[in-house]
Amino acid sequence: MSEELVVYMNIISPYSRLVMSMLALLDIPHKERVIDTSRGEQKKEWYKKINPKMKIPAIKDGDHIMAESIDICKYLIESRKLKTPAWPVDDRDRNEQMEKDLADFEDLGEATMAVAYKCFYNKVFGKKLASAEETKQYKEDLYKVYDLSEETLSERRT
Ligand SMILES: N[C@@H](CCC(=O)N[C@@H](CS)C(=O)NCC(=O)O)C(=O)O
Repeated sequence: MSEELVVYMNIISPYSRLVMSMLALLDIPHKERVIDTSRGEQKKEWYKKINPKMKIPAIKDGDHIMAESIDICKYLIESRKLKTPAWPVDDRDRNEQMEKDLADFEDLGEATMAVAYKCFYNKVFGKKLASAEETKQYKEDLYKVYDLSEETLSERRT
């Protein structure tokens, strides 16, 4: 893997920021390729070859291309055999707990983003906002996810 790692990102994307933070934490050299989502660059043919789901972030590490922020973070740690409490590969119990935590809170990001984009930010990007009825539904879905997360947190007393 002689080529420098490329990260397709945009600083306004929280999922991109997660990967950028992990790259900084692990001190991994990389090149940033900013994707202008406000102009739909993630939907261009060339980018579909990087991530067919047309989302950022994604990375290209030599011949290895992948997307999904959490998977990218795990890959960065495991492929470089780095030691970090952020993903303790050597500690099976801690690792299992972290996988469980991620699964418990999996829907939180998607549901929050649905409300944020479809009900508010889309206007900034010149896209249609959700109708009042749809907005109500997105918010209800979000509250359900938050209620579940709240239950999980109170069970753990954290
Ligand atoms: N589950 C994905 C979510 C990625 C995602 O939703 N990215 C947004 C930016 S924050 C995106 O690319 N949106 C562009 C679009 O939906 O057209 C991850 O964790 O990487």
